[in-house]
Amino acid sequence: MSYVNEVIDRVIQENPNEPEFHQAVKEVLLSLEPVVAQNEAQFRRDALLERLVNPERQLKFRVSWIDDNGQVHVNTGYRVQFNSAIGPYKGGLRLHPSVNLGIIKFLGFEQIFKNSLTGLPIGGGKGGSDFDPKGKSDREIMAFCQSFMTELFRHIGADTDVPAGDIGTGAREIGFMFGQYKRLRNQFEGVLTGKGLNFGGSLARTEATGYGLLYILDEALKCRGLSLTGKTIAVSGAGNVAIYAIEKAHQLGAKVVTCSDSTGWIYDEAGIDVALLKEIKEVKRARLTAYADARPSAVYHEGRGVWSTKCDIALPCATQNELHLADAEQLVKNGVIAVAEGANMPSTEDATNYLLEQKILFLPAKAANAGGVATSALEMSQNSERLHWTFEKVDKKLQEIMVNLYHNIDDAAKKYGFEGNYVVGANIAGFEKVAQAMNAQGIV
Ligand code: NDP
Ligand code: 2IT
Repeated sequence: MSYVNEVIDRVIQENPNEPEFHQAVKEVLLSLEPVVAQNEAQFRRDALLERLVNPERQLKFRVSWIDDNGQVHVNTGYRVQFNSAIGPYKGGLRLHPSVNLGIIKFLGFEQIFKNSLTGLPIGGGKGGSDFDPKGKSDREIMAFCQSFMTELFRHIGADTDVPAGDIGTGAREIGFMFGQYKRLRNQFEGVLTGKGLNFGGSLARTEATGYGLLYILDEALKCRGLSLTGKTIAVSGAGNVAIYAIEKAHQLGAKVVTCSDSTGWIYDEAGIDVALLKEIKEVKRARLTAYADARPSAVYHEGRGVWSTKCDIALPCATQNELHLADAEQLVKNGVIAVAEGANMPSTEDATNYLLEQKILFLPAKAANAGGVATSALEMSQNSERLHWTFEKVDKKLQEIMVNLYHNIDDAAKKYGFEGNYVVGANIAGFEKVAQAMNAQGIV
């Protein structure tokens, strides 16, 4: 059995009931076969892959908080500090009832390679809780965030581990967590990113993941003599990533006709009205039915169905495993030319393989959504120098990072004989830097 397959088998055996983690490890390690083949004796001796798939540290803790009726609730908090070979652990905090250790490990594992691909000095980590922010009052959200940080604060720091947002964690939650960290440490430092603009947050961080997704897609299309102008796009999700992906797609001349949340989806033949979507999701925190009520050109459908829409480009921006094989087949049947992943691992393994076989331009999450964490690293730089850059400066750097990232994964894919396969390109390019750093730092 190959070294890669041995390690995959051990991961499955040693981490039972963590299917998303198995999926992420399998995809990455199988793509690394060509690199491993060239270095097998050394990698085996140094147990490089075993060290790569085992988090440096994983924390699991109780989070008790009191609701508005005086009832106490107990949630579980997690932080997985996966790999610090190239910089402090960096990655978001997910607040969603589906969160468990396996989900956080899959996200933390992906984050190692994504962060490496940004070209910036950040290691991989992820955290969160099975707390459900939906329907909670601001005071309840604050109570949860303060309790969560009361344990987490002792494990993080501006040069140790710098969490940020993810599903269910936006500016409001980051603000409450930052306030509690500062109070406990008596220290004002860049310990979280995605902060408010008047206390160390970076301009363009809110937009960065969605904008970055469109910047890398635009570059990949340009390299094929294509452009976004006049393209019809299907987007899933209606949160931070989806909203700013739609906004930038429109700025670049495309028309986005769908968005979705966990209860249903919108088809808007006139193109999604981003201002209305922001008002409903960012200000009112309401459901998408409110969008259809306010917009005559829009139709609301219950359940899932975004990928049945005829489109040129698909941008899954909601959650993992939301684009299945049947969806991929439908998209191809409808003439899709590109799929770029805004969410983390939104395509199932068989959907990904099918899209690659069909030679659809496929930009995998760890490359396509890296603009968010890249801009978080720019926020860390600004915090370190105690300066605040303009929107234009951050946005320009984000564009440069995404364009370089595309060429980096394109070159890596070509170098190993997988031209156009950016799953292989991203995994190899992300891995090489981390592996070299781990090698240089000895057996730790
Ligand atoms: P938000 O919480 O802002 O939005 C998430 C959106 O996805 C909501 O519309 C939500 O619907 C929907 N959604 C979440 N879970 C499910 C589910 N199980 N089934 C169906 N729909 C679901 O999160 P983000 O936009 O920040 O994150 C979206 C994705 O992008 C995630 O995969 C995240 O890991 C990834 N990502 C985020 C980055 C960031 O900077 N924020 C950076 C890189 C990747 P509802 O409101 O009904 O729950
Ligand atoms: O998945 C991700 O890259 C994020 N949720 C953003 C992490 C960050 O540190 O900005």
